[in-house]
Amino acid sequence: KDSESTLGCLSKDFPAVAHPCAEQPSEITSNIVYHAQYSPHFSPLKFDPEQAFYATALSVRDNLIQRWNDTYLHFHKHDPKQTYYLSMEYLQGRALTNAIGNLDIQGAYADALKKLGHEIEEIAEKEKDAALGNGGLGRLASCFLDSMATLNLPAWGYGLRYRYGLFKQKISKEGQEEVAEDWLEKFSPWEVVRHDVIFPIRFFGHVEISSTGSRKWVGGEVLQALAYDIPIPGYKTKNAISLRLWDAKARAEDFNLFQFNDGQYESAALLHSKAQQICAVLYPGDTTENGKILRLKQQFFLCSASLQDIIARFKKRKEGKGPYQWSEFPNKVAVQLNDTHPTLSIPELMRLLLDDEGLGWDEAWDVTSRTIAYTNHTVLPEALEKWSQAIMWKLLPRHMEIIEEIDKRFKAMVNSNHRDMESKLPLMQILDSSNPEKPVVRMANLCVVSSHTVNGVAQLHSDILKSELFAHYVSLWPGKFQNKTNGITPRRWLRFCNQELSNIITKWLKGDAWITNLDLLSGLCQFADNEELHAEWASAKMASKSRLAQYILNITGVMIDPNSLFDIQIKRIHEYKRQLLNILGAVYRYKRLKEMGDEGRKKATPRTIMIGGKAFATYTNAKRIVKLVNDVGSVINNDPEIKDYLKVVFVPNYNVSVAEILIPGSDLSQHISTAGMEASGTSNMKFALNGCLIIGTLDGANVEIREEIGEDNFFLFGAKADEVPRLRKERENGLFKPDPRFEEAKHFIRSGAFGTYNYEPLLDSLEGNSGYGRGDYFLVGQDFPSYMDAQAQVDEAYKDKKRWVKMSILSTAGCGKFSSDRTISQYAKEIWGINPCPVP
Ligand code: T68
Repeated sequence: KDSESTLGCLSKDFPAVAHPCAEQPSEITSNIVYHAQYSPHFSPLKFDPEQAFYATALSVRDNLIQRWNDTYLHFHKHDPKQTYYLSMEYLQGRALTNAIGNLDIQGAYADALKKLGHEIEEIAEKEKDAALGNGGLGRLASCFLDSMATLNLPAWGYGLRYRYGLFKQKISKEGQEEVAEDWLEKFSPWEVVRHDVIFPIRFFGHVEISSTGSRKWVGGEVLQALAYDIPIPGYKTKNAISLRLWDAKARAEDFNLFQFNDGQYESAALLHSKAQQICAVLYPGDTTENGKILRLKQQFFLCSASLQDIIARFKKRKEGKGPYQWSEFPNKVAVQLNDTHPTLSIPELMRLLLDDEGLGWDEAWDVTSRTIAYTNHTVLPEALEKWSQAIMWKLLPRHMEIIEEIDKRFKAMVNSNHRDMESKLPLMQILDSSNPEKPVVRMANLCVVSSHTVNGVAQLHSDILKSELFAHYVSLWPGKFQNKTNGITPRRWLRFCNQELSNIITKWLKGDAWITNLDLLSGLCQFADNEELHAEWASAKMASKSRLAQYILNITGVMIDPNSLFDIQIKRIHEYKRQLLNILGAVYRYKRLKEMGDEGRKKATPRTIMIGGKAFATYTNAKRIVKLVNDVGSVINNDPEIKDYLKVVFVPNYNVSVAEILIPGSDLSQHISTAGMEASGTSNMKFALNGCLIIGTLDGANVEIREEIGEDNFFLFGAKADEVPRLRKERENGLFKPDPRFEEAKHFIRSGAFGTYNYEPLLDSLEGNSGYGRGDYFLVGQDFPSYMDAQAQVDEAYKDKKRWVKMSILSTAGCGKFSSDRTISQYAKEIWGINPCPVP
């Protein structure tokens, strides 16, 4: 390591020469030095890890730009049908390791950096996570991009370039604190601004009717959407696709020089400051009317910019090929809405076709409804978007006219073709004015009515959509509803984050074809009892656990033992995900360990419970859960009697990069939501793929994971989805008899064993319908005994190392189905109708 070496010295040994497509270590070294010197972002003295990171990333980007341009031109020339994935969220994480891994030049880069005095791992850690999303939905979008590129599909992602992504979580005495995370603080070496890709976006204003009766949206404020592209390389392919993120700006002529010179600085730059607000933060608070307007502006900004861009590309690709038909548009364009957040794409596409292109209603509707498809990610009523009609009329008057017309025509269709469904119309219609104080637009209904396909994200979830949430629509359009079980990219989530295990798999499967054909993992089953494999498997796991233990020590100061069972639950903190069940289980375990005395304890399976996740800033109960986990941890981790048997660690600031350390090092992971509430879950897939066993309910994708890896390799507990309504009723009617262990755990917390913070609101939510009580809506008490029993089975199983390793191998072996390559191939065939278009 030579952090003092100056660039001057370096360039004597390694001439700074641009090698845009460098693949040999010597060319790579020259190219890195070239960027350190001639793409300067720091003063020209040092070449420490941070500078080395930026220079390395820029050198990788050169390589990507070549592929990117080739891919763009190839698509342009062949003009295939193309998918546009619209998402308000992308959780990309870090890009460097992934990019050089996908380009298959890790070795050369590691060598090149060594020559320059750096370790590639150390350099890679200097990159900030791009966290432009909240959780599963955003990470799914990022996995999908990786698969689209790898499968050579003509597909792009569209999103927003938030200045501040998901907050950084700090843990203090008070619990969680949110701190702004500035991923663009220095700059992002990956993004490329496209100064020629810029579209006007209007807000407010009014509708003008011409003498011929045509309508036009005019007035209001007009901002500009400017494109920033991030290259997404496929794995071992020449294709690289785009993630296009829109940023907002105002025009120079909107800066009022006269006012500025008159000392009125704020009003002079009013539109500029409004533009800055649009992409300032991911999910700005929406308790105030201003907050609601800002969120709606963000959604519309994404939809309008993306659709204008898509239409411009459609026209461009038709240039010189004679007149084009709008009816051709759905044969060239598929738009996928990632949840309802980009729903405004529907009225915006209608508006562009009706008002700008002059199509009639029927033609515009035909084009729109054949273009757009919608993915639902939740059945939680509070998460189904409903926008106030009043706000919509104010911000998007023309779109509200169009939505009214869609609703009117939908109702007329039902009344004339489906008389039997008439009584259901109040639930099915798009505009809900049943509360005259607060009429709303139901975005999910608008999506279902206007899309050609609606899909859920795991089989159970898709079944619930058909039998409950969207049941009435199924009788109108039985063919509209599909399932697309989620998946994860095996590149980031095994090949790159768990090199040790990957190498073992490649060795035993005699090749690395599994990385793009994950079903091949089933080939491991035949070695499930092989002692040599067992030894290698266990040692890879131990290496990952030791790395994780070191990480935990560094960031929390808590020493954990890699020989204990590593039990992990990482996800957003939410009552339905039931981190409370986990922590109550830990509290009960602690109490038992205390009571059993030294001799008894010696028989116990030592455990380290790790919990990580962010609570939404205004979700009070979720924040109380974070506080409780931390308090329980402080007491247990400082109890000398217990130190060899139990640790409880809250892992702060859980994000993609932290997941890449935690998941490989896990023995057991918890996916314990109340059945029917977790649409899919995707971390369950990541854990299982890395040979971690799952304790879980029959919820979301757990159901399919258990089917694939075998019920003997899954620790199942809890009520089933179809029992939940009855159990809730019984709970309400006072028919529920709590398990004494559950009572004991709550009582122990109430006794002040973990401090005197007021946990009453949290604990009371698990009681009847009094006080803060919600009658234990999430059935923590109901599932507690079967959860504890399943945990006891885990303890037993872990004692039998041979059995455990075999189960671990079979978990990995059963994960073929959960590759996002499989998911995306199904979307491509069954929803989008697109085909691969590989760059030769
Ligand atoms: C998740 N949804 C589901 N929503 O909860 C999870 N953002 O079961 C599923 O696996 C995943 O989607 C992928 O399908 C989310 O992550 C959000 O983050 C969200 C919700 C509302 C508004 C914004």
